[in-house]
This record gives sequence, C-alpha cells and structure tokens, in this order.
Amino acid sequence: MKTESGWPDVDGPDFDGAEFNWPGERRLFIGVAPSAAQQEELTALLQQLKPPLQPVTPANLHLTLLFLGQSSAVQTELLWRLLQTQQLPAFEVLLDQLELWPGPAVYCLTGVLQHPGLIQLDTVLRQAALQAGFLPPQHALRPHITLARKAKLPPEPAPQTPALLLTPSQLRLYHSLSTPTGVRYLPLASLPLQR
Ligand code: 3AM
Repeated sequence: MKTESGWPDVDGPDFDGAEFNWPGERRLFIGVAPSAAQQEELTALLQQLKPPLQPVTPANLHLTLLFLGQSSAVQTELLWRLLQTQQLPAFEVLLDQLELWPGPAVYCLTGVLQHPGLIQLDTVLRQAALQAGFLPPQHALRPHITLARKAKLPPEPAPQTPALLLTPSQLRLYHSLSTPTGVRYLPLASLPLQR
C-alpha cells in the first residue's frame, strides 16, 4: 500500500511485504524506530543542537541493528525470507547516555547490549545475513540512536540526558536514500518481534 507521501506504509494493516524488485543495489540497514512519544522527546533535544552539529531529521530517528550496505533485491529477499522463518525475539534497551563518538563524528544517545532478547536477535540477524551472502559487520552492536553528525565537540551547554526505554514491536528494513534535501531512511518492510 502506498501512503499519501507515495512511500509504502509498513505499519498499515494491508501491507503484505516489500517488493524486492529494484534494479542494481540499494543501501540498506535493519533497525527499529522509537515510539511516537520517544520521537517527540528526541525531537525537542534535536532542537537544542546548534551548528556545527548537524542534527538528524526527526523522521530518520532509528536504532540500527545491522548495516547491510549496498544490497541487491535478490540477496535482500533471500535474507528477508530467512528471517521470516526465524524466532525474532522482542527486546528492550535503555538509552540513557549522551556520547560523542569521535571516529564517525556522531553525537548519540547510547545504551548497553545486555538484554537477552537483543543479544539473541543480534545473533539471528548476523547469521541470517551471512547465510544470505552479506559481509559480516565490522563492529559489535553498540545500541544507539544518532542525534547529530559532524560532531567534533559535544554541544555546549550539554542538553539534559533523556532516559528512553525502547521496547519495539517490529523490526524494519530501511532504505537509506540520498535526496536533494538530504538522506531519508525509508522503511521497506517490517517483521514482528515475538514477546
Ligand atoms: O545512524 P546510525 O549510526 O544508527 O552509521 C550509519 C547509520 O547508522 C550506519 O548505517 C546507518 C544508516 O546509514 N552505517 C553506515 N555505513 C556503515 C558501515 N560501513 C554503517 N554501519 C556499519 N558499517
């Protein structure tokens, strides 16, 4: 189903899966989204971040679970079919530290990989991606939501640190799309997480 914006509505009742039929490759990743209330809370924080920090677009707020990189439709469909046969555990993660990561120059809200559901989901995603022919990730999962890029120094004054308990109910396949107005993360497909 297409929404008014023209993009698929992965939350809609009649969304029957992604169409894995793009030519060439798309830059993809798997992640989860904060709730609407959490997105609102984070949006208020984004408004406090001034140049040279480059706050992310509120609609792009997400937590990456697995970066897939440039992906063909065939390979992605194989991965998605594999994931449909797996138990995908629900998890929770508390994001309650504001950190600046100098390497990628991002300012983010971070948490710790400790919930058994998240540890198991991380393993399932990595194994399925390997089986589908994706390269293994270069780093262990560090749960975070990126708030700003081009972050060489932390913001002054430091914003009050939120404490967000993420309890997502679905996994999303995101397309990272470059547009003239900046990158957009478009959900292409979703799978329920099992409680
Ligand atoms: O905003 P976050 O960090 O959650 O950092 C990139 C972003 O995640 C990450 O993929 C998400 C969508 O672009 N990313 C980009 N290139 C990557 C790479 N080579 C990468 N993650 C791992 N390896």
